[in-house]
This record gives sequence, C-alpha cells and structure tokens, in this order.
Amino acid sequence: MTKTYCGFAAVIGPPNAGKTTLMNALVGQKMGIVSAKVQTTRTRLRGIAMAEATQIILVDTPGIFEPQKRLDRAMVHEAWSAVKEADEIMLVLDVAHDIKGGEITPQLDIVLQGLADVKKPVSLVLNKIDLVARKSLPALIAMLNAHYSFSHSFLIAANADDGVADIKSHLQSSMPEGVWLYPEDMAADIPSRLLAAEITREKLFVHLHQELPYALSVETETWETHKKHDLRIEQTIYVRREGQRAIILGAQGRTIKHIGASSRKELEQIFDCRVHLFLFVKVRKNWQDDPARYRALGLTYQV
Ligand SMILES: Nc1nc2c(ncn2[C@@H]2O[C@H](COP(=O)(O)OP(=O)(O)OP(=O)(O)O)[C@@H](O)[C@H]2O)c(=O)[nH]1
Ligand SMILES: [Mg+2]
Repeated sequence: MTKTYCGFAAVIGPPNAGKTTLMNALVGQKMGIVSAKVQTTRTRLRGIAMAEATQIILVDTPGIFEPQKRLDRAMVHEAWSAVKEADEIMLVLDVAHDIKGGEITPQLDIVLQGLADVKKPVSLVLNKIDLVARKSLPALIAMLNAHYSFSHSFLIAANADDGVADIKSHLQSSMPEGVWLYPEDMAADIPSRLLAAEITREKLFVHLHQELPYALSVETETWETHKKHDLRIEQTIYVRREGQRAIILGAQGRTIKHIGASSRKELEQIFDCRVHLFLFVKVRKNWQDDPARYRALGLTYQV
C-alpha cells in the first residue's frame, strides 16, 4: 500500500492580511468570506487541500490583534488555538500595511511576540506583493528574519493566485505520515448552516459602512428542503441597537432586500439549487455578552 500523509497547517496573521484569500486559493474554492475590512473571519475554519498522497488540513483563523472586548478576545483565542494543533504555521502579512518604512508595525509586533515561544516551523508569507516595488522585498525578508527565525519565506499575491502553488508544494512535503482525516473529495469542514450565515454576513460587510458589520452576527435558524431540492433558509441578523436595525432594513426595506438577493444568488451557486432566503433582523442588546451566541458562532465564551 502507498503511504499517505496528513497534517494541519494554521494560517495566522494580523487582520486583513489576506489569510482567507490564501486559504480559498489553496483549497481551490470559496470556503471562507473575504472583505476589505479588518476582522472579517471570526472563527477557525478548516479547508482541505489534496496533493497526491498528502492531505493538507488548512486552518483559517481570525486576525490577531490587541483584544479589547470579549468578542475580540474569543477571536484571538481561536487563532492561537489553531497554532497549538498545527504541524506547520503560515504567518501571512500584508506587505504594504504590516511593515512600514522597512520597520515592523505595532500590529505585527503583537503577532511576533505571540510566536516567540512556538517551537514549530513557521513560514513567512509576504502577501499583496502587487502593491509594492519588487526590489524592496529581499530587504524586508532579511529584516523580518532578523526578528524571528522563519523556516521558509514566500512572496505571493493571493488574490491573483501568484505564488500559491509554491506554498502548496512546501506544505505537501512537510506533512507527517498518517491517514487522511477527511474524504478526498471534501473541500471544507464547515457546516452548511454556518457557511450560509457567513455568506450573508459577507454581503452585510459589502452593503453596510463603517462599524456596523462589527455590531452584528448572523445565525441560520431553519434549513429545510422543499420539493425535493429547493432550500428554504431562515436567518436572523442580530444587532445591538434599534438604530442599527433601521439601517439594515433601509427605507422601505430596500437595503435588506439587496443584501438578501445577493446572498441568495451566491447560496444558489454554492449549493447548486434554488434557495428561498428569509432574513430577519432582531435587536439583542447584549449579544456580545451572551454565551449562547458564542456557541452558535463556534467561539469559546470564557477565555
Ligand atoms: N492587492 C491585493 N489585495 C489582496 C491580496 N490578497 C487579498 N487581498 C485583499 O485583502 C483584503 C483582505 O483579505 P482577507 O482574505 O479577507 O484577509 P484576512 O486576513 O482573512 O482578514 P481577517 O479575516 O479580517 O483577519 C480583501 O479585500 C482581499 O481582496 C493580494 O494579493 N493583493
Ligand atoms: Mg479572514
């Protein structure tokens, strides 16, 4: 029998570095949501990439930053928990944002401090190289390696799939021998209900401005199959204040209608069937202090 290999690779880094974009590129399909705003990913998501006899289980994580509130703490806790279970760690940085004037920014410093005691191979992944001059990159790699001893360095533009194949072959050669933990044709270990809630949350990120996306969460309440293959999905958007509810609804319910339509369109593509999506907006003042909401989001309340 041929040998098989299987292991975990955690994708960590500051908020907005492009971690989920890299994950989606490695997995070859969308399994996590991406946005131009920081703190898009809220929980640990597993994606699966196959490379011949090797199964690479990628773990996407929320961005690491100085947590202020309970929800922030829970998110950062997820990222460091992923590091604990990983065989390989990929530190993804936005080369135009996390390093300024050839220096480490305070937000990157927080991540490097957390990595100080980690005794596992950590690869440096400089992302968004399309945004800077190529000739500046060798000096940046040298500077970062003077701060932390990385096992490998990669230069990529994740959203253009540039350099992603090199990361995949590196991970392929680094995974330990072992049985595959997931079926070969499975791309992501994310329950459909959670993925559907995330897709709606992504549309909220796109359609709403400023801080509002941080004040809300989305939960899938019902999931039913109709007429053999149509899906009927009901979701609740939780907000903290009545004013936020009004903004999401919009004049004559126009905003929520847009959000619902674009979410439904994408859900139909993902699940390959007709989707009837019903969105409700509820005010729950202290949802960010409610243990039940954390469980629903896949987060730990007490950290
Ligand atoms: N120019 C450029 N933009 C990129 C690249 N990769 C990702 N982006 C953009 O960077 C933004 C953040 O990407 P995400 O993948 O959501 O980043 P993340 O690290 O998962 O962010 P959080 O989940 O919020 O921590 C999005 O607008 C992406 O389209 C790249 O190679 N070049
Ligand atoms: Mg993300």
